Amino acid sequence: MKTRAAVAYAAGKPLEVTEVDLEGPKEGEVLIEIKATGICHTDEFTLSGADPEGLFPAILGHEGAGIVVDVGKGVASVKKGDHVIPLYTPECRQCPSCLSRKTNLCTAIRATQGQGLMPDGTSRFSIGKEKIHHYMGCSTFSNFTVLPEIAVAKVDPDAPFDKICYIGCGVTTGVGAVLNTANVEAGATAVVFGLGGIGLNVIQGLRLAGADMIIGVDLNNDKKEWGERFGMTHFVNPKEVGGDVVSHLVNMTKRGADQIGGADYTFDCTGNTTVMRQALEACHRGWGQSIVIGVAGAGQEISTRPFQLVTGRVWKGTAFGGARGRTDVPKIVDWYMAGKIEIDPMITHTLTLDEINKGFDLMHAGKSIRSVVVY
Ligand code: NAD
Ligand code: AHE
Ligand code: ZN
Repeated sequence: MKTRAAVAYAAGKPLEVTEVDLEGPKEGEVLIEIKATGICHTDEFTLSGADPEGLFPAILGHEGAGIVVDVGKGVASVKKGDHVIPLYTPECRQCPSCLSRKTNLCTAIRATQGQGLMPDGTSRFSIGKEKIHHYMGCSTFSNFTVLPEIAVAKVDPDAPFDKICYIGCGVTTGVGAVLNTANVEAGATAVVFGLGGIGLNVIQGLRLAGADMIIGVDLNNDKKEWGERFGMTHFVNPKEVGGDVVSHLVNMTKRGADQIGGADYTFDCTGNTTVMRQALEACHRGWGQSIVIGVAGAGQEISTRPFQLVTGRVWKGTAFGGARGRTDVPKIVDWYMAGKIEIDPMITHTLTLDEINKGFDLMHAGKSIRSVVVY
């Protein structure tokens, strides 16, 4: 079949919206009509050329929602007409990682997914004789896409596609980092670095967990109002503190008879390795945990004095908020439908596929929280 898609031909170049050939689903695969897709900073990261796994030409996009329109042989868990969210972290429930109960990082198809291919080692996308790579196993910047059955979550058919697409990455990553990875307790003190599409969801996750002090850190003062909207209690712009931001945060979080400062939990939602170090060092001695969410470019490394870890701070990372997609994503959709979490105000721009490059421009300019393309 033919489908319209935004193709990334080369790093640093705008996407080109064009007609693409799409092969139907093979055994264990499903064909999905994507109804809406968010644009995440990770799409920009790969398009920029900083992603060591980046492949071109490719159809990017990993934050979608849509309808199953066809199923391949042997597919049993979803059927035509089901509403689904594609999962860049699948959940096979059979691999050693899924069975371990210690991680959400299913390994069933990770190798081929990283090569921009379906599990059988081939691509379903092409333009004439030219193969086009899949991206993060999702390629939601295409109106129709093919995914393995283990990489779709069946969700409430009443939920609006143009909002729940955000649960395909940003919402689940932010809220899950708090609830699954950090396991934040009521009354905790937290610092969130970077108040974009991920950081604001960390803030609403902290509010849900009952954190007392939620400090947001961003270089852009416009983000103060945004953070407050979702539960942030204090805002810090590092450019305005007149000194070291870590000392400033440690001072702000001093409590108890010994007046030792530092947050119980910190979250990096910037992808900047200097910020990752600041986030670790702004943690409380003895127990503070710092969660790395941001992804950093090829060749970049994090560092700190080992003393920071010797004295009990913990550095952790999280992918997709530690969520097991087929199990947890439908629940998050239900939370949204029940009003437990907010999504609508974070979707600041709705675009057509032809306008998709505008979504990247708005992100670069710091003017959007989430842009969503509606097909
Ligand atoms: P975004 O562009 O919407 O937001 C980034 C925010 O960080 C902006 O508000 C920006 O002003 C702020 N910022 C930049 N540099 C800063 C600095 N030095 N100090 C303080 N604030 C700074 O991006 P996003 O969509 O929220 O994504 C954030 C990061 O999370 C990206 O690196 C993205 O690739 C990553 N991500 C990771 C996962 C995961 O599963 N681990 C999932 C989604 C996104
Ligand atoms: N390809 C990059 C890794 C990027 C990365 O860490 N991706 C996250 C999801 S970001 C979503 O917006 C992830 O799920 N990681 C786990 C995995 O298996 O990739 C690189 O640096 O090579
Ligand atoms: Zn993402």
